[in-house]
Amino acid sequence: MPSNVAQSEVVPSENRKTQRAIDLRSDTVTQPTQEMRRAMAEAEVADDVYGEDPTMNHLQERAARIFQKEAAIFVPTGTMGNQVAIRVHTQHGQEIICEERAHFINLESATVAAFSGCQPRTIYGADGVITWEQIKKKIAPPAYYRAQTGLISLENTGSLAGGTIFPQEIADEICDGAHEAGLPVHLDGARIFNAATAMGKTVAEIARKFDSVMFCLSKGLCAPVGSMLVGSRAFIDKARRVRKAMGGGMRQSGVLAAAGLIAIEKMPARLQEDHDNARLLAEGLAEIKGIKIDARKVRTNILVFSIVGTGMDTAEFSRSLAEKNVLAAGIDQEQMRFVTHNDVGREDCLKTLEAVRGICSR
Ligand code: TLP
Repeated sequence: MPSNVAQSEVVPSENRKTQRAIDLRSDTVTQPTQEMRRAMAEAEVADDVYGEDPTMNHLQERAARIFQKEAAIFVPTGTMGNQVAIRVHTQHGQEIICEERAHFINLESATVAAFSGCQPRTIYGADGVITWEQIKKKIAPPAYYRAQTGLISLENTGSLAGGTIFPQEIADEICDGAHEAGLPVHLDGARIFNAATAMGKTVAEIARKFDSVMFCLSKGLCAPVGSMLVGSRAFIDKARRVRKAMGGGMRQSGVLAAAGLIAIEKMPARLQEDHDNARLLAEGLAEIKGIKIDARKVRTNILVFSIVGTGMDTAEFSRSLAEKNVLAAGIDQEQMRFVTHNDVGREDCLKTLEAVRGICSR
């Protein structure tokens, strides 16, 4: 299972110096826009541990308003956002039900065990989508020797599943069922603005029934740092304590919030462009011998495709691409991931396809 997507060992430093690389490793590599840089330089700031940073307070109010939740809190990373939420929702010794490719169990250094003392109870769902029918069978019976279920966590878009959309009616049914069973539901919405764009919904509509949502400012929305948690006032008050305990209480963090404000107010409007570029890549890849991808399934900015038919593994494939100045990584030995974003244009995608054709025809 996953993954080397978080690694950057394929970057050929000489290439980087001479020519801008086409970086499809992740949308986390995006540069802050000029407007963000200006806003950061000019941000009014104060100590946020005292709750006095006006720019940070403004960002948190705007995020709560946009998601139609009572409150919001800024966290330095998506990982911290997920793990703070999990710590607030659960008790040590409990289980969390999720899809087996969930980011928080695969790429967050077992924090769920180390920090919250919980274990995952996973379910496989095609495209990362699991149903209430599947989940309800996994809720632990009250036997004294069984770890009790403490939380259900979903992901939209599903990162390792290939940027997939979690259908709203299925998510709503899960939230309703969970609430009836007395269980909270968290959404890892690292890329919820991509989901909203592809679904033609607002983020508030997607978030409505969830008890907490984490979303990232620092991915497709281009902020340099930061994620947010939204939820009820009581939940956010507890999250603030846990964030501090994890070392995430920051001081003049308004410089980060200034970029975050532009990320949530302005950047969602351009995400369709990334989705169109991802589709362009997928359609081109589908025609290359040795590569397998269902281009119709690519609806957001992430594509995962099999390279088994090329005779290469993903390490070799990535190295060959890097020689052609295209950076990407595998999620396992057989599947590559490409992520489109603000710093990759249509022209770059066409060049990428040319590079892939070149290495596959060798
Ligand atoms: N994902 C990163 C890497 O960790 C793989 C990426 O490049 O996609 N939830 C989801 C669904 C994510 O994709 C990520 C980051 C996170 C949480 C964690 O965010 P950060 O990296 O800010 O801790």
